Amino acid sequence: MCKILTVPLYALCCKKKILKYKIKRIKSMFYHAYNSYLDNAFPYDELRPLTCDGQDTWGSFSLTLIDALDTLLVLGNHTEFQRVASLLQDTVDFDIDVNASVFETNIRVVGGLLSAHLLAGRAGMELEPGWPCSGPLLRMAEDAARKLLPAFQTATGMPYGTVNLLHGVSPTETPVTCTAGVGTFILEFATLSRLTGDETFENVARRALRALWKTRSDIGLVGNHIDILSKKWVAQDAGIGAGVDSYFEYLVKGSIMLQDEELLHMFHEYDRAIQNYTRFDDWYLWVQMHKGTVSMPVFQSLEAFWPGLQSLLGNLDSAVRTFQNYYSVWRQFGGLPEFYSIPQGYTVDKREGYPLRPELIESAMYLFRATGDHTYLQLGLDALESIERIAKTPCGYATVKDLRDHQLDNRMESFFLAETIKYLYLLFDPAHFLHGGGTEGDGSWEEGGEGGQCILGAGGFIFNTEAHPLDPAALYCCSRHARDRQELRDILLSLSQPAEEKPKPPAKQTDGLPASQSESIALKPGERKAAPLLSCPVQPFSARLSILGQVFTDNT
Ligand code: DMJ
Repeated sequence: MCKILTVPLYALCCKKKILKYKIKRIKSMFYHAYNSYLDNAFPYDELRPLTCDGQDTWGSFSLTLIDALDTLLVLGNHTEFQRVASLLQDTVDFDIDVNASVFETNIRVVGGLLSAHLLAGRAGMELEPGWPCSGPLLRMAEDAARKLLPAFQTATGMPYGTVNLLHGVSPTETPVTCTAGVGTFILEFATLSRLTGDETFENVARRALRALWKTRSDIGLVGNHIDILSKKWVAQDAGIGAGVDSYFEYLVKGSIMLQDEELLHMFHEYDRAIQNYTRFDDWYLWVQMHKGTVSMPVFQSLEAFWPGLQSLLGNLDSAVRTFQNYYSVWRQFGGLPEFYSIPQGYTVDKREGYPLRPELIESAMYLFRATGDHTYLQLGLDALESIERIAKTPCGYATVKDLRDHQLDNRMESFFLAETIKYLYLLFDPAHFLHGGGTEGDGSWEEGGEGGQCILGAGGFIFNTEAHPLDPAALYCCSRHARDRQELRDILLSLSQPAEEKPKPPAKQTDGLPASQSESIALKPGERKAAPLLSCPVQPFSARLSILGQVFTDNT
């Protein structure tokens, strides 16, 4: 059965002038923050928008610049993209004695670099032979991801939450990790594996996912924090917000990007329990993971990604109703407080802040694409106005400490440039190539070597949880290339051996991944490996799943 939802065309072309004006304002918002980061904070991780200086937060790798790199391309600034891509190659070093969050480094640094690598062609960068299966930004992403691998070397396969980039996991490190910290790797790690041919990354991400899956309760829910060594749930609140959110997001997006039924099955099973036990009047509450009794009747701003995720699955009615609930909270406060008590209809003590998060805007982007309903543009306008009015400082945009009196905190998280502004921009630019199938031709872009073409972007883009777009077509292209080379290698081997000495069959491939690309075809000693030529078919990626923000499943 096929299910496709179409976007009304009028929604894509009406009020073009107004859209253009909004886009101009969003651009100037971006540059106000971005230039201020460069002038006052680089090479620190983040800008401090009240004191006009910088600070290291999640590591010491100019995080805001890495996170903002692909936003430059989204906004059409190719020259600055090229300059920053080179600058980062020259200045960022992951061989540092820093304790870093495995989760944050993955979604922001690895995700940001992978996305920039995949978009480098569109940005007019000089591409090395073999791109998109090789390239300097890909090597940087791989370098950063390798630093995270020691965290996964546990008996269960579930990772520690923190790793020292130079020394690995500290012997005194806590084994308690949040659920999202275990289950938010498959997008970046599978991308790395399929582009480079090194299966390690995808394998560790899958092992962690399968281990987590086995720990669900009898009623099908997971809690908030788990001891990754004993597999005991330390915090047993089940919900869709902080500590859990992107785990569910990656099951859905991983299933789309990798066309993987196992991940989709896991999500559907969870979703059944979530709908059963946590959903009330299209809000999602927190419940005890074993009993299903309500533990916290609270909406958290991080949960606002959920309607967008539902729209990817085609659950539009439910998505729209939940979005309306969340939007009503936005209207009440001019932003989303971190926690909102549903019975009291008010903020929760010490959780009144709005750190410029993207989630509601992200959902608005998906829902506008899916429905063409201008409610979602209205949310975009509200967000634009609110952020300008409440959070703007001479040096950037500041975290709102308290939405009731608009006190500010001296922090501008890197996701403001990576996500909040990107999703706002994409909301007001429905023809952007990142939407796939937009008005810019068929949304595809060709690149390839003499051996063939790689049609990039043909299957749409999947955004990681930090809004870094990944291109499933590139994964397909590089995996297929590696497989072709392996087959050719096997044929050459079998031809070069006498009939009685039949070569052993190739080692079994795990999880459908090709054998390592680093193996050369019949190389002589001392011979240098040639850069791989792309050999993708003209229509390489059967986009069964990712169309206009809808999941399009074809079971026939
Ligand atoms: C981002 O770093 C990511 O979206 C993450 O999944 C959740 N928190 C922030 C944005 O709110």
